[in-house]
Amino acid sequence: PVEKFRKDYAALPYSIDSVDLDFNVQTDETLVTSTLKLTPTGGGPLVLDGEDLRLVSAEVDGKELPKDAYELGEETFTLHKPPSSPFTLKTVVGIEPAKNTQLSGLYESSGNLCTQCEAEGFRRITYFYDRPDCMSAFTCRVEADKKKFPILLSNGNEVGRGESGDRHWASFEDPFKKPSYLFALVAGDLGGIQGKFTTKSGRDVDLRIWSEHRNCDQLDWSLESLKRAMKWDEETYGLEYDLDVYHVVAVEDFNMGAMENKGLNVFNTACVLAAPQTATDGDYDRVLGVVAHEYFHNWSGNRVTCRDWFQLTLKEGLTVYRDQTFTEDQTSRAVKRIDDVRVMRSAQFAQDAGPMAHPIRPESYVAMDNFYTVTVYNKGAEVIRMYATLLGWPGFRKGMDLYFQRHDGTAVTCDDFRSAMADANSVDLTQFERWYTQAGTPTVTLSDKKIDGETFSLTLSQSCADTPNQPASEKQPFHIPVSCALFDKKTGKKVDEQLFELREASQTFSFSGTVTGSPDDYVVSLLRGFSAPVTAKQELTQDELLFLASNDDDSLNRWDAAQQIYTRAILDEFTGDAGKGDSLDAAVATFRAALNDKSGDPSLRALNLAVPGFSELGLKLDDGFDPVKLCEALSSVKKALARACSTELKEVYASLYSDAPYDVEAASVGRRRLRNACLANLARAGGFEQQSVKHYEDAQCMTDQLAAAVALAGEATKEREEVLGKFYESAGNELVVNKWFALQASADADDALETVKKLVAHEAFSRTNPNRYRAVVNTFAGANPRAFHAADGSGYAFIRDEVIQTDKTNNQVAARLCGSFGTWKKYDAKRGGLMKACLEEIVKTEGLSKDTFEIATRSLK
Ligand code: BAL
Ligand code: ZN
Repeated sequence: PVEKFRKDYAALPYSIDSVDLDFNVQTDETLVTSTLKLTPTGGGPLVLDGEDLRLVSAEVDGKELPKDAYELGEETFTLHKPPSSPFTLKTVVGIEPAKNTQLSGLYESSGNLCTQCEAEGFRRITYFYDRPDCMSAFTCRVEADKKKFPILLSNGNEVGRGESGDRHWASFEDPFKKPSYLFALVAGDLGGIQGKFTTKSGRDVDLRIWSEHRNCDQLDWSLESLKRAMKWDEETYGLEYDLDVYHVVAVEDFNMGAMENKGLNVFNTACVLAAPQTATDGDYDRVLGVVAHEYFHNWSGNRVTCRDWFQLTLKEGLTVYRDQTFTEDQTSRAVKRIDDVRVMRSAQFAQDAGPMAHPIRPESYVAMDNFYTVTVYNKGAEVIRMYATLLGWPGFRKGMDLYFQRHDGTAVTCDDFRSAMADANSVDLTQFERWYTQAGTPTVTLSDKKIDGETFSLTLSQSCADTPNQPASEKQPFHIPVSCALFDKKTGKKVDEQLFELREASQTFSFSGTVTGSPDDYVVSLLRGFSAPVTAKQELTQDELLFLASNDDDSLNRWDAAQQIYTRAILDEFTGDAGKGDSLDAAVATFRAALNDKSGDPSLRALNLAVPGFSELGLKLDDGFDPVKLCEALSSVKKALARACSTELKEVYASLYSDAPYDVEAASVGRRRLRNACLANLARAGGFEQQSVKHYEDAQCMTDQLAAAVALAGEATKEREEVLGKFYESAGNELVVNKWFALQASADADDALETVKKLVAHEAFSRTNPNRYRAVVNTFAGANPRAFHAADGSGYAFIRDEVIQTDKTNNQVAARLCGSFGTWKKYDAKRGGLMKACLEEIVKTEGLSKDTFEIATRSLK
């Protein structure tokens, strides 16, 4: 496999000014006729991308090409001597969508045809410059059987339609130039719903949400989400939709969450469908967020796109930031922020600490699909948030306006975005580039708290650990916005709040506001709102943490103080220091305070009952630890908390019962979230099986049903069998069946691996449907650490075999799964050795995909 480097970017020697595509859908094969109008911009051989294509014919300017005029490589079509003035290249290729199990290019899902072209799937449809800086005007005609494929869709406006015998056709014109990754086609037997949005300039947009007929009753929420997103983008950024029609199509087999193809989004059903009986409150939020995300891409991604794939965070980091703030506005700012920070700390920090660590703008890749990561997306969003924090909202908005004004209709770089932000605000953001070039999670440490006269000062220093190819000693200081507040311990009042800009390795800052006495009379709330994607460190006593947990007016830091208290208790249990200190007592007090905070937001109270997870805790331990021992310490503290507070848990649980009709308003969502958190804890404390069954029976919605099933899943009891049986029997759609699979695969039960092996043999299991497959196999590897890390290596062996087998059908799914072995250096020698041996076995596999090869070889380094 070939590694591509960012530094090697070169402009294309030909522009493809227009592309006309004709899809003739036959039973087994689809014939794709492509007519490209090319203009030399540099000249020389024309080397187009192409993969798994059967070339039928090729002609230039109407003349069939002689065999020696071109050459077919594994993944290329080379025209040796193209004309030196504008010319037309016409090719006809055959492709077989039904055999396309990789789900990249044109493929079949439940008998319907759909496309996925990002990042490099268009080359599996026709020969093309399949890279984002090749922007062309697209027209497309699709012809297919009328009965089997009554709905025909492609990007842009429909400009023609006709039929003859049992076949029909439709043609489309996209008025906006676009790169190939945004091309889309759908042909199938679909139903749907329709809506309308009138833009701020008064244009009506026809909104269409499509799915298989059986799912059409679950589309209302995505239409509502789309309308809210369209309105929000107009109000927040002044950005208006630009076509007359906007399609969203839900398909069952999809590798990603969704895809922002111009005017024709294709979605994983998991990110579109929502109804009370089949979707949880979390699913509703996900649909809202993903529908908005794909819509926001119309500007941040489609109108202004990436010059090359190394710039992916240009569109993804920005669009995630936009969807996060949209959800903050639509739901609860505090809750959404904590949810997002949890992802950063558990998943992104873990990636930064492992072999796949990369800057948000990677320097090289073998398979681009491997770089659709939590670093590029979520850390990328945090980097965008830092611009907003540093520049303030008006300054950030000025930067966004300038960015769109300068670059509309073009393919640009992260540097262009940074320049727009700097130029619009007349500030120097040179140092800020380091967020794009350096990998790893910086640590910001607070020290030297002092009072000079009446001024409180402190020192902040930064460091960043080694990451692949970037030793810590060579890393330069980042430009870090550190939001801080100073609290007076005696009064509980806030003295001052400041945004400190840390640019050096170490700097001293002062608060305004008058202080007296000793620095110990005050406590600093550090990194408020998670103002930068860093680990913040300061030495705090248990009392100071308890103070912040109840007095900090930053909800994120109040939650964080509670997290630190729980962490101490769990790590003390892990190291055997429990009992020596008072860490468990403090954890119990914190847990109890969240339960007793009757006037608090129920969602925040639920978040304050949740202790940090395995991945986050593991990052706080030195390499070489026993992962199962950590699981046991975690489980022991969780049980201790639940048992110590069982009276309060029962009270709160009972007080939150409601038989009001279901709705997704924040108050109802919060009530369910807190009540179900109580249920989970009561189940952990033991003896709550009967009530869990009743919870299931009484449930009016999927959120409550699922909570009951999860509460029971950890122990092999008759109640577990009863509820799981009913859950499966009454599952209202395939997504619910996925939940049934996933809740068992993640259950912290002694028989977990045995259960998972049975699930893989279950008649409803599928190796070709990514949602179903991941619900079982990836869930086991990623969310069941005790079973995955079983000392005998049985969990590892199971996943190793799955990676090898699945790589043959869906390399993207297999590569992600292979990433589960990436943490091998963190664990004790025996486990590390077993995991490493799995990676070595995977690398040796004949015919391994480049995706999985890249993950496995990077992991071994
Ligand atoms: N562009 C791939 C899917 C997404 O991030 O929207
Ligand atoms: Zn995106």
